[in-house]
Amino acid sequence: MTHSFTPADAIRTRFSEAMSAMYRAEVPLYGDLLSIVAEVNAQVLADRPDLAAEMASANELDRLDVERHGAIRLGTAAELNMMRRAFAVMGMVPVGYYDLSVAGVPVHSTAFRPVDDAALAANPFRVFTSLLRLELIEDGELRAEAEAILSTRQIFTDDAIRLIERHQAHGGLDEGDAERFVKELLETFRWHGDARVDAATYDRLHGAHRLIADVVSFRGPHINHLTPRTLDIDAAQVAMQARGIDAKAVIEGPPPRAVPILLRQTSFKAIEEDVTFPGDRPGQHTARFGEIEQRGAALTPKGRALYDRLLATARGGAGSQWASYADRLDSSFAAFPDSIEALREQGLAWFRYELTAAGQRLIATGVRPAGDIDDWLAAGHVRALPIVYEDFLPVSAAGIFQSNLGGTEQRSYAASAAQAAFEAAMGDAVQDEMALYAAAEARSMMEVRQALRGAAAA
Ligand code: OOG
Ligand code: NI
Repeated sequence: MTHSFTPADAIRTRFSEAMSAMYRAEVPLYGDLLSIVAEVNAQVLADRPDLAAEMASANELDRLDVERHGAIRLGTAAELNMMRRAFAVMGMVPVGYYDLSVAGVPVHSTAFRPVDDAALAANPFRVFTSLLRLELIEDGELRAEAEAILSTRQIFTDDAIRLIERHQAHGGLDEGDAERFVKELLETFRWHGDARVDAATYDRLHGAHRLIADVVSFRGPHINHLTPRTLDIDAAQVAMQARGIDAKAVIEGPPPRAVPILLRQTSFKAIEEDVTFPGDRPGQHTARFGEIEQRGAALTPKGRALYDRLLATARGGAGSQWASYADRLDSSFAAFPDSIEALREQGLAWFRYELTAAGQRLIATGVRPAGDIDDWLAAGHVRALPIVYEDFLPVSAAGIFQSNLGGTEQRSYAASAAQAAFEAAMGDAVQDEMALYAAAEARSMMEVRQALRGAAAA
């Protein structure tokens, strides 16, 4: 028997396109964000041919138009376990562990995403996936009630489960099955305005935390935002405001810089939508919103520690407490080197090394230069490009959660990272994002050495 399985990259792209079309129909403002981002990106690339060339050589230009991340919130271990298997069909694996209890949000999370260079270049679709932590609900009765409600819902269609199992048994899906899988899995992410709980129960859940009501009251984990990637978030923020979109006041993450690092994000506030409770009782719920992000260099543990320290300083209000947050952020981050050379020399960011045109000409002539990467960089045979950050930031995520749950309430939970419990629920360990970046850098160095020294000498 000959198998011809549809590649995971193709299924992921189809799924992300289907999700984008669905979300655009559900939340029309998302369509506005897409057009803002498309305009801003076209302008940036036209203004900066250097950046366009750099992104093309890093295989980042083609993926830009399709690049999205979404987010969902799950209620039970079983849901997370099946979701992991569903994402596996699309070549997406859990990377990183995020404890959001510190920020007053009773969830912990991971990001499902592709990890190898070719898959990331094809389509880096990511889904920030949170699991509700019922153990953080103090009221024992309410906790038991929420648990009972969640235990009777099935967020996957029978056909989706059948296809996930088939994928696991056979190691892939053929074309027809891949198509059905995309259609069936999409149902899990669809918005259902008919609540599974009555209005009084919704109010009690909501009273414990808005997020608990969002996760427990509905038939499934509706996709709550889908985020395109912009090359200039400050321009996108201005364009959002110019169109009258109710954007969040503050851009999360680092300040604007010459060399962007990590992730900067802004969002529009969650929309209020009509829901119905059993007995046709009308109500309102806020959950879904829009977000735009700009991605920069992935930082090493040393760079990340510096980032965390400077961000904490700015947020803590050190310096003048009357200065605006943007000013405090700028002055705090003055201590973060802002050139490719400094970031590399001080070991603050991860890099991908590649031959320059001069390096390629050199090996074409059969010359094998002496030395190593630093010498070849100095000689112009090799260049270093920052590796783009593919993950998320817990402080930013908490800010996004907070601003989009509506209301101004502040909760606090004791910090209680529970990575082992999360992994047990999911049925797999999360991958360490730093190890992935380190491996990508090491691979690129090996390739450069092989090319310049000759295969045997590397
Ligand atoms: C997830 C918020 C986190 C991000 O971009 O940091 C996130 C959520 O609200 O469910 O998507
Ligand atoms: Ni997001």
